Amino acid sequence: MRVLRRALGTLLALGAAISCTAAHGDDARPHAGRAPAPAPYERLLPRPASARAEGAPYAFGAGTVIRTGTSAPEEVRRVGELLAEQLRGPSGLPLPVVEGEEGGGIRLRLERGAGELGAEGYRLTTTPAGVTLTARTPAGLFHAGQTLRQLLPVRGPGGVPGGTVTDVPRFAYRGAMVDVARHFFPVEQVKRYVDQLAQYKINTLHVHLTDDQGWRLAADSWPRLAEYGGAGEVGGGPGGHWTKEEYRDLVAYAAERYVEVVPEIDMPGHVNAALASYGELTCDGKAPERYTGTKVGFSSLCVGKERTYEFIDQVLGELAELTPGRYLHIGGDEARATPAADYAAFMDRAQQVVARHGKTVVAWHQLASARPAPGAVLQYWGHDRTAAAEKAAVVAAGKAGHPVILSPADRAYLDMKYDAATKPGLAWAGYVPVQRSYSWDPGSYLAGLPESAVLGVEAPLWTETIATRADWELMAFPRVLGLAELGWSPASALDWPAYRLRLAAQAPRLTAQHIPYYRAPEVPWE
Ligand code: NGO
Repeated sequence: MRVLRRALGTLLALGAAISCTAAHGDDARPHAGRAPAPAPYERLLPRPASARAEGAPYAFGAGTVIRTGTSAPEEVRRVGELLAEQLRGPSGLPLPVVEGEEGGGIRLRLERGAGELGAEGYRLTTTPAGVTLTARTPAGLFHAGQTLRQLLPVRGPGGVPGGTVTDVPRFAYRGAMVDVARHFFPVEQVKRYVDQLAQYKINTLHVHLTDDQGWRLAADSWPRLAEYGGAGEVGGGPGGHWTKEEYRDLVAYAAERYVEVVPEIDMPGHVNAALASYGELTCDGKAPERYTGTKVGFSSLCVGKERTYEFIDQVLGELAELTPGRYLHIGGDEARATPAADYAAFMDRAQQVVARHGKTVVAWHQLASARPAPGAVLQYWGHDRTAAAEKAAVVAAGKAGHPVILSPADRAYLDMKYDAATKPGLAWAGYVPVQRSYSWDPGSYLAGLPESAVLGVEAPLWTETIATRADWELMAFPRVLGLAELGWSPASALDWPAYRLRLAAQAPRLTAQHIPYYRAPEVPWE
């Protein structure tokens, strides 16, 4: 009976998919009072470099298997297993992962020679015989799988419409950041976010681990940082910290989803939690009280003390050892309590420490006005009203070879309120409605900065006002999807009128994943 019901479901869903495909074109039928729903290949988000609906669909049903090649590396099998896991729940199908080249189903093909697909690109081809995912790397196969998820119905087995997607990202770095320092969040919530983000091809998770209000990662060399400095947060809650094991677990979980973790230890400012834990880090040797407010720019490491450099060497050394990724983020923002010359001298040494531990520096763009070390990456968080000289320093550094990550606060900051009615959030950079957060082009955003200097985009979520999962997800969704598209899709695909329809079509998916997204009025939600 169950099988019969499933088969019937498949047929019905298939019918829907086919009519959707047919509707793609000039005869798309509008919903009552709404814009026409885009056909499956047109609703993919982020929009692929190229996608074409063509030919008959593949019926995804009880017999469907996920097939890896006979001599495929273990990693491809893992990608297949994860895809099976992601599809089983929504489809209700068994989806065994099997080896072998021949036969139908979903095929994962690693084609090392497919240079045009780059490090993350893929091709997805659907015919009545099956769906073939081809990529040069396992990461590409993973992204292909995420595209396939979007071509399937949100619930139940169904049909994948016939067609081909050939897709490569525009930018290598497509990030989201979360601040677990102002309010503490357990690793479980961050993993949930990784899953939510990876399905939209975001490949970097920046974790802001330390700030005035809390130190969130255990360090063996300085145990009071987490034990004492982590036991508090904005508003006076208990706070908390991650053990090294929990951090490792998060990093591994993210890596399986092709998300690289970039940990940040913010310095020389934003360090009250560290100073409160160890008086020896202050210039007068006296530890300040722990801090539960939301002011910024009042704390500084003691630049003239040698102990400061032993501290950063040991802490960054432990972090480097825990982090397989390329980058260590050392903050460098709002060091208002550090004189400019001291700031530059401190950042020189901090950058050397990072290099000694084998990592590449990322810092907020204030480093551009000091002395960024060769290869250091700058994260721009200015806005429309940022002083021309400050922007010019970033543009000059970009032209001199420093890759730039764009996180303009009045577009990419997920903690800015959507509008006056948004309960959580800040508004120092203005309100950021969904349309505004999407409507800019990273390649030409900073006048004079060539697109080749743009490493990518990142959407930070600061948590001064965000203390619950519901508020976190309300602020991130749907804006983070727009950032995902800005990072992945070709410039020619960026178009608000079409994007808002693609975004609207994600609603059932977000709902099925229990994401309490903000139903922005400028989007005709399905
Ligand atoms: C700024 C500041 C953070 C705040 C955030 C709030 C940067 C890079 N430093 O962004 O400390 O939390 O704004 O929006």
